[in-house]
Amino acid sequence: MSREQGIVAANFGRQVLVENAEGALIPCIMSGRKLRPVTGDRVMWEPLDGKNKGLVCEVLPRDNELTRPDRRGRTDVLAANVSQVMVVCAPRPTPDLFLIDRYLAAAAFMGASASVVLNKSDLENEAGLEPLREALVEYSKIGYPVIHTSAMSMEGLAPLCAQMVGHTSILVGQSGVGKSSILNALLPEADILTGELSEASGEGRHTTTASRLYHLNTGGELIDSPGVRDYAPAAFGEADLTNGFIEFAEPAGSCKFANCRHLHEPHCGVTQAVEDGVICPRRYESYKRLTRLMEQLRPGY
Ligand SMILES: Nc1nc2c(ncn2[C@@H]2O[C@H](COP(=O)(O)OP(=O)(O)OP(=O)(O)O)[C@@H](O)[C@H]2O)c(=O)[nH]1
Ligand SMILES: [Mg+2]
Ligand SMILES: [Zn+2]
Repeated sequence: MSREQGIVAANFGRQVLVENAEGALIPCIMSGRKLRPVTGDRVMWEPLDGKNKGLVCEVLPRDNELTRPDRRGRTDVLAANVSQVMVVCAPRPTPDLFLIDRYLAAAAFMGASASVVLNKSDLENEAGLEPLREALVEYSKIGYPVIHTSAMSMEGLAPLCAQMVGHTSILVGQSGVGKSSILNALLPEADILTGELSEASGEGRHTTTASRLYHLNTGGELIDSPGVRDYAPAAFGEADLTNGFIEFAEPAGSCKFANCRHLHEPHCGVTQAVEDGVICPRRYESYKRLTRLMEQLRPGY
């Protein structure tokens, strides 16, 4: 049997769905224990037992990967070969701006572009909507596209699609913000299970458990990912956190010390820019919080 190239459309642990050149989805097992293909991976595979099953023989080199720690503290790769991270938030469940900042930093480190999606913008009577809208203005000011959508009323879906043309995008964000619902609104035929927000806990019930890649009719690929309650950036490795906050780049150019961490150093361009009102104090607080988290994860940072 000859080898073919394909792309991993979903990953269920020991089995993956590989999309072949014709666009058909082939359930595949792996040829070895060391092979760990994830959604978005380009793989070489060969058919087994006729055509309806396959064996993944090789994972081709990745452009990048989006990682996060799993419950046991090990690094979990959510998806590979992603060119755009779309951080979804909503007035319900209670928004977590620090989580948005961490995902935006992760996007910068993996060399992907990023944008912010405010979903459930139909919830006009929700007290949290207006403050969230105002908070997100800060992101447009520093250059991130901010798109207001409603998977319910279908508002904002055209600008969202326009933003995804030419990209492999991934929807990330808290559980229950409506990532799967957005995909359902764009691709009703995909019939993706979405969860009811339970009033008691505010958490989704039919929560997505595996990342899955879909093709958009308007152009581009979109990956739905399982939501999170928390996202600790264990996988930032040796990266300089300054690079995760794109608006720090210019002010950091005038720091006296090349290795300035923008905390207590004298003549720091970043802390000066915070004082001058050029950098948003809340973003600077996120930077400090993330720095502290990194210190706990790797002493001596
Ligand atoms: N009012 C309103 N409700 C929405 C909207 N989008 C999603 N919902 C509701 O929010 C709940 C959660 O939606 P999901 O699409 O499952 O959320 P998710 O982000 O995929 O959640 P996880 O898979 O757990 O990460 C469901 O009850 C949806 O009906 C929207 O635009 N407006
Ligand atoms: Mg989901
Ligand atoms: Zn500095």
